Amino acid sequence: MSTDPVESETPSLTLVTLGGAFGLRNVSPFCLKVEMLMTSLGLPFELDEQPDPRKAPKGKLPYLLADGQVIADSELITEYLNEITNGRVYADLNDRDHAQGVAIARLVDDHLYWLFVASRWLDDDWFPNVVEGFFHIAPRIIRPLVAGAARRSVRKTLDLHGLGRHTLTEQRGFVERDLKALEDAVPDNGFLFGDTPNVFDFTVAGFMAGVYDNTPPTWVTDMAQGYPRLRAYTERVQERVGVYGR
Ligand SMILES: N[C@@H](CCC(=O)N[C@@H](CS)C(=O)NCC(=O)O)C(=O)O
Repeated sequence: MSTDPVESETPSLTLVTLGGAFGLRNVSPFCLKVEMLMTSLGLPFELDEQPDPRKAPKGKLPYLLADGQVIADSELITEYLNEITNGRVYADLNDRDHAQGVAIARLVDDHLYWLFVASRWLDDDWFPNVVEGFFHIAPRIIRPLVAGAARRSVRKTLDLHGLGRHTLTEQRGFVERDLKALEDAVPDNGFLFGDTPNVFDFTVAGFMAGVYDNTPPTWVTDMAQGYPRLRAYTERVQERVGVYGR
């Protein structure tokens, strides 16, 4: 992917993201991925932190404001950025690389992500960190109530997904297989599809950055320590693009 900045007709861009918590500057892997992508494309943009995703157009972050247009969802934002840069997002990928990138992104965004969510929200020992990290803006007296209601909603979502119906031991098995697949997919040097990181590297590294630097560690963070190639790769992507999750 070329890093030339795009011409002056680039729309004015504001990326609305979640803020920091748990030792992370940006607690959302989806927001971090887009921030990495926009930076690597050389696009000028502003970051606007929104602590409450319920106020977002689809109740989730990130979304992008582009000259009055609102684009909600990191993948839709990626498609939009590809359009306004005349195809630069996927320019260096052949169809096979692209297909593998999509498959890896689905593993991370739609499977492993939810197990990480479970490790933060469903673990009774870790949940107090969620209360302080996400709900410190609520008055202390009602904080447990608000956090408890949110926890019930996350539990229901995980139940509908199906992953929430498994025992912890079974969930750990899923995580192990996902992490092993990622460890085997990433190279010792360079990036997923060559010498330059692209959006699929930002998906993997944006997510894993949040796992590795999540403080205190969840059980997923602890498990990820067993995958050193993935850890080194995650650092390499952040370093190359100059955007860090921590
Ligand atoms: N498919 C969406 C997922 C975004 C997402 O799940 N964002 C989380 C933060 S990591 C969020 O806003 N969650 C709030 C909620 O689900 O209520 C994307 O790719 O942008």
